[in-house]
Amino acid sequence: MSLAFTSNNEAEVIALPHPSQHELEIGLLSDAAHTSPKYLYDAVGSVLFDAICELPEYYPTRTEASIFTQYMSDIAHAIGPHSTLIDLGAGNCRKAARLFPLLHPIQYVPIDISIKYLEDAVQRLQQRFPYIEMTALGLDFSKPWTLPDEIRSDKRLFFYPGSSIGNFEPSQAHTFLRHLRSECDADGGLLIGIDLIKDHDTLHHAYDDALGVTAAFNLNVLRHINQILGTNFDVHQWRHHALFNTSHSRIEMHLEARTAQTVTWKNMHRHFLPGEIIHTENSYKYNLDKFLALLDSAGFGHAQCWTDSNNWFAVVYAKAL
Ligand code: AVJ
Repeated sequence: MSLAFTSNNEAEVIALPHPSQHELEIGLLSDAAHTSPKYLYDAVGSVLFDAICELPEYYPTRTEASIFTQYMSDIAHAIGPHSTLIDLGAGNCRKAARLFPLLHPIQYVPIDISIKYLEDAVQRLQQRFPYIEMTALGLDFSKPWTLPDEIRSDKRLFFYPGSSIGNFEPSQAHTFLRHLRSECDADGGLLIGIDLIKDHDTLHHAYDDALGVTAAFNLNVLRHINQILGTNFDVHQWRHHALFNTSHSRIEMHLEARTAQTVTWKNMHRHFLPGEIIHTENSYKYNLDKFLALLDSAGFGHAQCWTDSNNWFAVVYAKAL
């Protein structure tokens, strides 16, 4: 934590240290070049992601929203009163705002790596809900983290919607869920969205939409890397590619080099052949029973699940065991 400030009617914002250049360099210099999906989210990337959520092809957001619309009172009843609502990957904070009137949290803690975007969203929300104490955190979940002392420790509800858990390898997802369990007491819980396995065309179109918004979202990572590292990626020389990897049950997003090129920065360089790829994201799709077993092994149980009529998406509430 490098910076904290607060005032009477403003949400407190605690920002993270500068992004790690070293991690990006290791990924770019690997034989199979790759970058963590967290680099998709700068100010432009967060706006493009919001646009993706409005696309007809991108079923997760609207399917999850429809589950909340249909089952909100059941979900709220299952959860019961919670004091501290911790929103993991909060973005525009809209999903959590829908929960406020039912869950009446005392403190709201939105967390996101894209801190500037989050800060604007949470300040607007603080005006709408002046009686909820709000503390926004800029955090990178892929690194070790703990919640600061400002965060209430009683009755923590972790809210992890949108199926962002799918960005983790299954073994990392287990570690992450275990960590959430260690960050709450026995009165804690987890409300999480899970994208389920479905027909491959539906999956593929969701990550390769007709307007090219997902392509722009993926390509934007190159601009972001240019800013962080000082690389000279030419966005025109790259193409978006998404595929469903059946054996790993995951969508993969790649950027594919259109031409041979050498990218340089500092005293380093990386040569790319035509067709060579940078792997930018995995988005794992789960079988619900397998996911519940994963939750259980991480210390969350007594799960209750709500799904849509197609069984495309699930909202799960589980209690700390
Ligand atoms: C925010 C990780 C849930 O994997 O569906 C959307 C990100 N990538 N389109 C997902 C994403 C391409 C999204 N998550």
